[in-house]
Amino acid sequence: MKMTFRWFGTDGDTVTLDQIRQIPGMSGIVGALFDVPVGEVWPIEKIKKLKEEVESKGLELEIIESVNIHEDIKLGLPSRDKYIENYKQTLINLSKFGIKVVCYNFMPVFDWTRSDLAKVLPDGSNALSYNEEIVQKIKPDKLAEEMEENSKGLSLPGWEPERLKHLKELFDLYKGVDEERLFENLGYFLERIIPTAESCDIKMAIHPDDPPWSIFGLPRIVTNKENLERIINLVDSPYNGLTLCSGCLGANPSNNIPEIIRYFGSKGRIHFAHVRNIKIHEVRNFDESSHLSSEGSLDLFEIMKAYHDIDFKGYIRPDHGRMIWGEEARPGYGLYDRALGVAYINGLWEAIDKMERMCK
Ligand SMILES: [Mn+2]
Repeated sequence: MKMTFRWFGTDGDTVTLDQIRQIPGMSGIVGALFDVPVGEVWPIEKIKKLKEEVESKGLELEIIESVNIHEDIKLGLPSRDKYIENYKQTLINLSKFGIKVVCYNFMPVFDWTRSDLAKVLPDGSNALSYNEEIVQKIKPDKLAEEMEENSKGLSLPGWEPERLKHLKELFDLYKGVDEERLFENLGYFLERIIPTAESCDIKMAIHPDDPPWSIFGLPRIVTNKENLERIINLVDSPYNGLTLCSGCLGANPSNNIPEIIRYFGSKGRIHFAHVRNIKIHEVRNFDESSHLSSEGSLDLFEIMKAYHDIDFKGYIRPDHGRMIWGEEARPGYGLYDRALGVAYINGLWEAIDKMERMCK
């Protein structure tokens, strides 16, 4: 596995490349361009600048999270063809700079959703939290406002105020789109994108919906093993793969994460691993916890063991972390707790690897 760390760019992140390069075992950055509007082609010059900046600090840039999908593609509007052509051109441009994996999601309107971006935990740290009861009481436009207010002035990926200005129209447009239609629209997109991904040698890796169930009556399909299977079969190519996010899928306790990793990993369809833990209090009510198994509801040893069993060679990153030691940073994306996550993941991996070799 190749350890990476998500980074939001010099202007968009409190964490620096100099800090990231000093985390033990770090090989590269998970990057993106955050100033290109969704649906437009990523310009060569901007990709080049990011690549050079990252490499000048001895880090690699081989993976992008995310190239976001224009809403018209998810809705299946006639204008989607134009945006799909743009997407292909973005892949071609990225391939010129050695990008190997592109992560994306297919969530209608709202990206990841939380009811609290800084819930104070018993130890005084704070973390992202989701409580279905609270979310159900909030109107969608109010939620968008609250997310913006609590983002500490940093624009949240997937929650761009520009896009969310048109919430009412978006909700109206989605009235005719149920889960089946969303599958069809994803299929339409993949059938056109995957041949380009193949010729560019870029693996597409869809990220699960967060949380993995419908919110505000909008359809969500990247939610469980059965649907993931359906998605990888929409176009049967290794370039049509997955970002396996343990915290997202794990929010539904019926998702058996180690089993899902072994199943799709043995098919060669996991290209990017997001590893994090969550503490589930009751149904659809959870806090993001530290990575440690004993502090959350997921068993990180079993998760890393599953990756070891499939001989995982893809990219991995710690996912969200709590805010600890007084750090002020983008919600979920501080330096300290994620760096602890890296150390823990690397520790588990070394132990599993050496134990298995001893037992052979
Ligand atoms: Mn994730």
